[in-house]
Amino acid sequence: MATAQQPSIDERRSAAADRLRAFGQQHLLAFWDRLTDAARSNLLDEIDALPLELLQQAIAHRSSEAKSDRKGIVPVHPIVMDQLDTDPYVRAGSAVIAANRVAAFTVAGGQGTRLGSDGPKGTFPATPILRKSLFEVFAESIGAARDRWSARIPWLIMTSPLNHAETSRFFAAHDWFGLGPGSVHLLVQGTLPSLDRAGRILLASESTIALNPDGHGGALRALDQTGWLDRLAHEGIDTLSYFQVDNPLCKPIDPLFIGLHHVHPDSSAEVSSKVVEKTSPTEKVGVFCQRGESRFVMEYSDMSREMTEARDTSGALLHRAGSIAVHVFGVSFLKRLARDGHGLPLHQASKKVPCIDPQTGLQTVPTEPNAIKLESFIFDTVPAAKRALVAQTTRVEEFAPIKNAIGDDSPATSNALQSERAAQWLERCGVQIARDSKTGQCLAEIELSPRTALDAATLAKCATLPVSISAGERLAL
Ligand code: UD2
Repeated sequence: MATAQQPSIDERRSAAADRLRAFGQQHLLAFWDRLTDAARSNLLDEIDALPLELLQQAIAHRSSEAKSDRKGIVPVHPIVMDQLDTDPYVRAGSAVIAANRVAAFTVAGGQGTRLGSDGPKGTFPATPILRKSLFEVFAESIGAARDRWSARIPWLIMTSPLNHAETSRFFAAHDWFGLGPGSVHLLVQGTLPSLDRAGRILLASESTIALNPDGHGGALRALDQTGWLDRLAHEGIDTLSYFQVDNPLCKPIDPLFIGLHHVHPDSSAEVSSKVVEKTSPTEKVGVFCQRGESRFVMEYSDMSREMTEARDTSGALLHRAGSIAVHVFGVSFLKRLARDGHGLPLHQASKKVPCIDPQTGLQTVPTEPNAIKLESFIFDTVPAAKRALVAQTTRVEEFAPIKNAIGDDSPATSNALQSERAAQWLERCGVQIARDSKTGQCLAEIELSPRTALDAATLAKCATLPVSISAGERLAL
């Protein structure tokens, strides 16, 4: 049987040159004559994978719609979880989990540049006393949920080409934290090129394009193209519990939230999201907004100062439904979006990207932002849902992200919140905790493993609780 002839490298080059010329990106071949055959082939592979039309649309949309059109936007009023009769929802969520309909999904492909740590963020030591990594905390939580509901709960983790190998090595070195490698699955997200201010794609070297992970919105494409959406559906898993790698207090498997997603009348079981009350206008979280019937997240960087600082008649921030980037997705919803193409909008951010000058070949290591990075955001799926449920939780229960080395959202603030949540759960079980008489601040450092308790109710059943914890004590349970 005759096989189709592979095009020669010259034919591939000529086709790539035509395609690039049509989009004004022909400079990517500027150093062709100097390249080895292997480098040429690599460059052509990278060029072939470029979504040039999509990039052109993104460049044309330089001033994003969100920035220019804020008319008719009102805040979303979330369901306040604390004010609900939670039992029916917890029962419904527990039944869904026990029926093996839930998988956990962590997005861990980001670069963690703000934290100033080199490795994948999930390897960062996050807990106050035992310095467990973020991945270990989630593994314990998922392991405890598997035991509690006798459920399989596969754990999917999205990495990027920049941290995949290291993440994989980390899990192998820790023996998959006892979860079994067959039940933890790493999938790699795609990339997009960085652009200069004129919209030209940057070269990282003479034969490589400056590529960055395509944002957590890349999860949609990654889940689809790796076959995971089909596999989940095939295995009877209709519920994907989504969380970010940076929040050690998040509840990877929350029966209340899963129950709300499935049976609350405000939900279409397509996407549900958790928020906390944003208390400071400068807090870097997107907020849930609404225009007409359509709900969406407006990222903090897209909000005008006026919008960020607006207050309601009670003096509280008007737009205060702050997204903590915890969602439950219906698998069929994601499949529907994937079928319609992965068309999430591309957001643009000004960044420092090392590159070479396409005229001279000289390397630039920028000290000021020189490039535009493009990313899609998973929360841009929200407007496509028939109805999108938004549920408000309390900060100390579920939100202590580690994003910066110091200051807000740092290991120090996260550790304090982790300790505080442990203290509150212990107090609910009758344990006396030393607190500052004026500020009420917990004076001990406490670390509670998810293996010991997934919530305050299960902690009460723990036989080994202390009677009291005194000032200065450091206790890991
Ligand atoms: C995110 C939200 C913000 C708020 C906050 C809560 C965005 C744009 N903003 O802010 O509104 O909800 O979280 O903590 O999401 N990631 C990938 N691949 C990528 C890029 C990121 O997997 O290509 C992961 C990353 O590993 C992390 C998460 O997505 O787990 C968030 O990324 P980020 O640190 O860029 O988002 P941040 O903190 O600005």
